[in-house]
Amino acid sequence: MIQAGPNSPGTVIQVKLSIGPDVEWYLPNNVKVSDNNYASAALESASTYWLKCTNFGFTLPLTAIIGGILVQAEVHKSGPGLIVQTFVEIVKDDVIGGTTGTGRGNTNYWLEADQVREYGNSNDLWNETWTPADINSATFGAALACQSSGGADAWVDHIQITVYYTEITTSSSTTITTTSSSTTKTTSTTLSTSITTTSSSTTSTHTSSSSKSTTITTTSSSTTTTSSSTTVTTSSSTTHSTSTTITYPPPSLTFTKIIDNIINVREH
Ligand SMILES: [Ca+2]
Repeated sequence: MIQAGPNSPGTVIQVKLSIGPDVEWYLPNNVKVSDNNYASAALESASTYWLKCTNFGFTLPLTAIIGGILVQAEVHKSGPGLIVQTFVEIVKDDVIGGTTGTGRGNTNYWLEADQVREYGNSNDLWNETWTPADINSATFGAALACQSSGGADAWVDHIQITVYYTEITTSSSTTITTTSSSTTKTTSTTLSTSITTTSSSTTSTHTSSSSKSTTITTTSSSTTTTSSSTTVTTSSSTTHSTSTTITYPPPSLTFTKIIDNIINVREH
């Protein structure tokens, strides 16, 4: 799984959460960086507005297959009461909750000191279907709100998103094919050189040619075929010289010569 991010939002706006008396955030743009400058909300047993964060600047490749989305929020609380509920939604195509509205909030109480809380994970698609264009869009993001019990102040330092994806790569298999073909070329060149050496030494002596053929057998089996064809050529030339020896004059020619001698004697 390839990881993109964590990235921070470029745009933060407030959106009312419910029809109830929601509390607005003070300095919402402070959630863009982890620097202990906070967006804060003073709650009296009520809920906050959404901190709607978008424009995360992802640049996933168009071949990416999205595997999961992780939202992280660095938060803490102060005051006598508790932050008892956190609402976290994904923002898809500028819509809080996307098409399904499946949030990843929980009821874990916020601590008195900063803590990075995680919503979603590397295998969580938040019940949505994603394309790389959806993630790369400036309208992709996340929204966070919270609810207090007994009166507490909520503090948000930073909100980030990490996207996990896989990608089909074809470049590695192409490289392997190129390497194997060049190796084959080198081997064939070496083979032809050793064959030439053998054929020239065959002419000299029988002893030296046998030692050469031992070397060639180590190289490859096709070399053995070549040396046997050389042997055939030598034996055929021997047969030819034998047939040359059979050049006796035909008996009919000898008989003609005798007749001629008789004729000559008669004429004289
Ligand atoms: Ca901050």
